[in-house]
Amino acid sequence: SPVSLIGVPTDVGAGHRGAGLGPDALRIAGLGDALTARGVDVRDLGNLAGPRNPWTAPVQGYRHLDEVVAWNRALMEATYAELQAGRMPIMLGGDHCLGIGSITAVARWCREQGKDLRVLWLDAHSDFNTSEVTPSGNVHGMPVACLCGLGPDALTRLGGDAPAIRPQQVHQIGIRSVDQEEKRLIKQHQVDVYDMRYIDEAGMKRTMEAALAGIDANTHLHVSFDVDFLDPSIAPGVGTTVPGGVNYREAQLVMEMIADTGRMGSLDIVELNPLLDNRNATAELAVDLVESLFGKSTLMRD
Ligand code: DIR
Ligand code: MN
Ligand code: MN
Ligand code: MN
Repeated sequence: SPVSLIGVPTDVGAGHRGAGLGPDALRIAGLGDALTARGVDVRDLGNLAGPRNPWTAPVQGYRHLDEVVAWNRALMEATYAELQAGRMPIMLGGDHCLGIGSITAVARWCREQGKDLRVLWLDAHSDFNTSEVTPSGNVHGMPVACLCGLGPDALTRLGGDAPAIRPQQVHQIGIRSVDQEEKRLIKQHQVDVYDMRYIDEAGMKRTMEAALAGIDANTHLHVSFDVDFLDPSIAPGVGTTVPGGVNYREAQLVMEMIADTGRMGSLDIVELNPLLDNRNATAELAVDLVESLFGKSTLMRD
């Protein structure tokens, strides 16, 4: 289907400045042209507008909550409009708090269309903190909890009703940093987590087979790709690197297996911070992986 690129230059949910430069880093790395070269009809909608980063301390467990809400409201509307127009939205982040707005819109659209939404969360982190347990107050550590109904009304009810999704709809891959109380919440809510230990033992092929099991023609797959999913040795351009991540070959396999389902309907690319990068290498890697998400493969399977 045709694709719309939506720039979401936000770092209000993060603990470092610079993720707001992610959309342009992805454009400069050639994201649009790479998709066009694959025969995809691409429209770049430019960047959404939103409040500046006041860079203030957390208040009652949230840093910049009003700003996070404003950005996510704008993104929810933009995402929903593209889905209604029959286009696949690709969110160019921006920090991961934007997953609240994008996925709230996708969930609403799926409900209206009678489609089954499944969320693949590629990340080093579970992003399931709440204001009570967050060690940082950064909302980019909370989007999955918010989407599942745990969080402030302004975020959990962004789309009207809460929760936007059920924890069972979320499948997380690459996880290796979960805070103490966050761990308890993840278990309590039974999120399907494939952590690095699982990947080490089962291998990425079997991990992805498990995470993608049951997908059918009525499934809408939303991929939320936090680039800290990747090992910092190949993806240094992120604010919260965690060692021991997914390597290049594993990442390619993840993207190719998602492409093989033919069911990806929306995508977030988040947490890219070009200020911390090495000559835009992380953005270029992200573009390389997105090509695979859109079916690029070697001769073997063409
Ligand atoms: C940590 C870091 N769990 C927090 N989180 C994320 O502050 O809540 N880093 N998402 O990318
Ligand atoms: Mn994340
Ligand atoms: Mn992360
Ligand atoms: Mn390439």
